[in-house]
Amino acid sequence: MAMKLFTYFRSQASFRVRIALNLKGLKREDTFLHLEHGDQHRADYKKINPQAVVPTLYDGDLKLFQSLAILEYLDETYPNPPLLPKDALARAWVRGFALVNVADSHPLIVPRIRNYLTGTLGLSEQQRVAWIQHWLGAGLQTMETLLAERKSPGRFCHGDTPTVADICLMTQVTPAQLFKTDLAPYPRVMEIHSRCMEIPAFANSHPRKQPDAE
Ligand SMILES: N[C@@H](CCC(=O)N[C@@H](CS)C(=O)NCC(=O)O)C(=O)O
Repeated sequence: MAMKLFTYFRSQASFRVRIALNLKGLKREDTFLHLEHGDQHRADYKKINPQAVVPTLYDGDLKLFQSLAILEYLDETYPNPPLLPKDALARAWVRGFALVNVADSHPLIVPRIRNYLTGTLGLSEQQRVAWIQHWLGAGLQTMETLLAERKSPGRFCHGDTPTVADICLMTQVTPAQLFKTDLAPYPRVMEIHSRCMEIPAFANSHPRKQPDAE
């Protein structure tokens, strides 16, 4: 049975889940919410996701939320291909790399924060974009440094197959491109990004490939 994903094409957290589902060859049915129109605040959706965010994934009647927790669930339940290394130290590195995006960069640029900056704090559009570019750049710089200091660089962030780290590298770069952040200072990040985009599971998950894309 196909899993049910509540998603929005531009949502980076949904993008992570789409990539993982595609890498694992799992079928999904999408329900689209338009975040710019406020669909996430509808009472019927808040019963499903009280945080009023996407993604929410149903595997049967099991409800899952928070993209990184979903990625780990998928990896534990559908182990091939693996998205986390077997070695505990490497696994911690991959999780740490992923969290640079998921915990410390992406939360600063989600719609509710962007709306608060302009709607409540009265920042101008220019200031809002500067905020977004600043925090995306900080995450990209951290990723670039982490990649530069690896002892045995592989084709992807860790080793020669994509992991959760590459999924989160992807969702660091895509909004940076959208908000016209200068990517020239991050050649290692961009090399891996290009490599990921050669993989159909990544390319087909991209925001612009989604049926609700505008
Ligand atoms: N940490 C959560 C983030 C969820 C999240 O903030 N999703 C964004 C889209 S990427 C959202 O639905 N935002 C709605 C809003 O900010 O109003 C995850 O990784 O799943």
